Amino acid sequence: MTEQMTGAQALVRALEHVGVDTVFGIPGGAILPAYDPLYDSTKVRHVLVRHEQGAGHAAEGYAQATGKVGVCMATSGPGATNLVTPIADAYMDSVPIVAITGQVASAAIGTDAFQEADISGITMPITKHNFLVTNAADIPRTIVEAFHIASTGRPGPVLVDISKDALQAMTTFTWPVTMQLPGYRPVTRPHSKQIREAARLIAESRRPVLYAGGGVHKARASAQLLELAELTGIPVITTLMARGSFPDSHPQHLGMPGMHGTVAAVGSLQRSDLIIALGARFDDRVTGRLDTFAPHAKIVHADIDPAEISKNRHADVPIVGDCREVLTDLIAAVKADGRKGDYADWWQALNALKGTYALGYEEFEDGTLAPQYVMERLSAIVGPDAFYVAGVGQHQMWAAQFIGYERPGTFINSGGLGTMGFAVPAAMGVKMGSPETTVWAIDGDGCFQMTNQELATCALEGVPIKVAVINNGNLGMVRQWQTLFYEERYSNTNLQSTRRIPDFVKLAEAYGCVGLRCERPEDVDAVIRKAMEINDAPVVVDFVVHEDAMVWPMVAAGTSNDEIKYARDMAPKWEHED
Ligand SMILES: Cc1ncc(C[n+]2csc(CCOP(=O)(O)OP(=O)(O)O)c2C)c(N)n1
Ligand SMILES: [Mg+2]
Repeated sequence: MTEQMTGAQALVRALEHVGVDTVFGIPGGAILPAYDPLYDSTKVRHVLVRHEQGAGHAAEGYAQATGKVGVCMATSGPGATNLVTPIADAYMDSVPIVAITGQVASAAIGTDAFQEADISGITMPITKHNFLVTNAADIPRTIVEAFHIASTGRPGPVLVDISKDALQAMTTFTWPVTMQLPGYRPVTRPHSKQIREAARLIAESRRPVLYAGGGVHKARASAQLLELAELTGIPVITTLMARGSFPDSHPQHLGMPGMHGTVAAVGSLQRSDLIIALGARFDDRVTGRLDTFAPHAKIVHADIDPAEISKNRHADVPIVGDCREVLTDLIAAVKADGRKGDYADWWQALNALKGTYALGYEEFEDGTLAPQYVMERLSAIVGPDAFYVAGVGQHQMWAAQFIGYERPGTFINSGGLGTMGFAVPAAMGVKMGSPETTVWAIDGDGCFQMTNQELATCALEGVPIKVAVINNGNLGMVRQWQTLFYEERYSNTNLQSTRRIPDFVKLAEAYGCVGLRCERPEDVDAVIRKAMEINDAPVVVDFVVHEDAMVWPMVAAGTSNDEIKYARDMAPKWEHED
C-alpha cells in the first residue's frame, strides 16, 4: 500500500495500523500538525487530560490493564518535560508505553527555540530506547520499532520525538514497513543446562523460597508459578510488583517481602538455603542491607534482562529468559529429576512465623478510623476481581498488605520510582483499558493533591473510577520516619487536610464527581457499598483516618532484614535457628 500524505497523517495511520485505540495527551505548537489528522481518526480515541503527567500515568495504567502498549502524546518543551516523571516511572516498573512528542522544526533544534527542550537527551537514561525523527519518511517505521521495543523483552518506555517540519512534510506512506533493529534480539528461551541445574538445587535444598517479582505477571506466568509451587511444595513470596501473581489465600503464600513485608516472608529469605528469583531484581527495599541479605542462600536468578542478573546479588545459577518459558521448562525438569525435596522442617518453622506474626494493626480508643480497617473492608466488600491502584506512601503499603489479591495484575502501583500522584491518572487509564471492571484508586491526601485534576478528565470522558482518599492529614510515610528516626520532629509533613483544606468532598463535586466522607469505623461498609452502587460518575470517598497509624512490620532503611520489627521496638523471636 502506497499513498501520499503528510508526516502527521502517516503518524496517525501508523498508530492505527499498530492497533492503538487510545492516546492520552495535550496538544501544543510543535505537535499541532499531528492533532489535525487525529481529529478525523475513527480508530484512535484521544483523551484530553489536564496535565501531561496524567497522560503518562494513564498510559501506564492502560498498558497494565490491557497488556498492550500505552500511548501518551505531548508538545515540545514543557509538554515533553511534564512526561519525564511517568516515563521514569514506566522505566523503573518495566511498563510498556510509547511517548510521542512534538519537537521544534529541525532547523531550529539546538538554537534555544521557543519551547525547545532536548527531550531525547533528557530521557536517555530513563527510556528503554528513544528516537528523534526529523524526516517524514521515517515516521511509520519508527512507530513500528517503538512499539516493538516497548513491548518485547523487558518491557519499558520508548520516546518518539518528531520535529514539526517532519510532521508537516509530504511523504509516501507505505505499509507494511520493515524494522531496522539488527542489534535488538531479546533472549526468551532459557538455557536447558541452567534449568537442569536449578531443578537439581531444588531437589537438594532444605529451605527453598520462590521469590516472585513483577516479571511473573509481565510474562503471564502465574499459572506456571502455581504449578511449580504445588509440584515442589516450595513457599512463595510476592513482591510489591507481584501482588496477586500467586493467590494470597494459598497456604504456600508467605506474603510480601521487603521493608514492609511480613515477618514470614522476610524471615524466609534470611533463613533460606535456596532462593529462586523469578522476574525480580533484588531491589534494596527487598534485600535490606545487602551484605547481610539471605546469608545462607544459593541463588537461582531468572530474568529476561541479563543486566539484572548478579547486579545486586551474585547468582549461582543465572537464567536469562522469559518467566513463563523458564517456569514451563523448570516444571518439566523437576518432573524429570523425579526427586522431591524434604521441606517438612522448613514448613514447620515458616508456619510458626506465619501464625505468630500475622499482619495486624492498632485500633484507636477514641473511635477514629484505622486506615488498615478501611483496606480490610474494601477487600471484603469489593473483592478480588477489581483493580486496586495505589499512590505512594503509607496507604500504598496498607493497600499491599491488607487487601487480599487473588488474581495477577490486580494491584497496580508505582513500585520502583515511588511516584506520588500516580493513582488517579493511572486508575483512569486502567478503567479505560478495562471498562467492565471496578477500579478503586487508593490514594493519600498528599498524593491526591498532586494529580486530582484528572478527575475532570474522568468525569467528562465517562470514566467512573472510585477513589478512596486515605486522609491522615499528613505526608504520612515521611511523618512515620520522623516519628521513628527524627525524634518526632514533624518538619513540613502536616498538610492539615483533615481540616478540609481542601474539602475533598467539595473538590470531587467541583469536578463533576460524587463526593462522600467517612470518619467512623461503623460507617465504612455503608460508604463503600454506596460508592459501589454509583457507576455513572467517578466517586471520591474522603476516609478521615487517625494520623498516628503506622506501617508495620518495618525493616528500617539501611539495616538488615534480621532487624525487622513487627511493631515499635518489637522484634520477632527467631525460634527455629539452625
Ligand atoms: C513526587 C514525590 N514527592 C515526594 C515523595 C516522598 N514521599 C514519599 S511518601 C510521601 C508522603 C505521601 O503522603 P500521602 O499521599 O498523604 O500518603 P500517606 O503516606 O499519608 O498515606 C512523600 C512526601 C515521593 N515519593 N514522590
Ligand atoms: Mg497522608
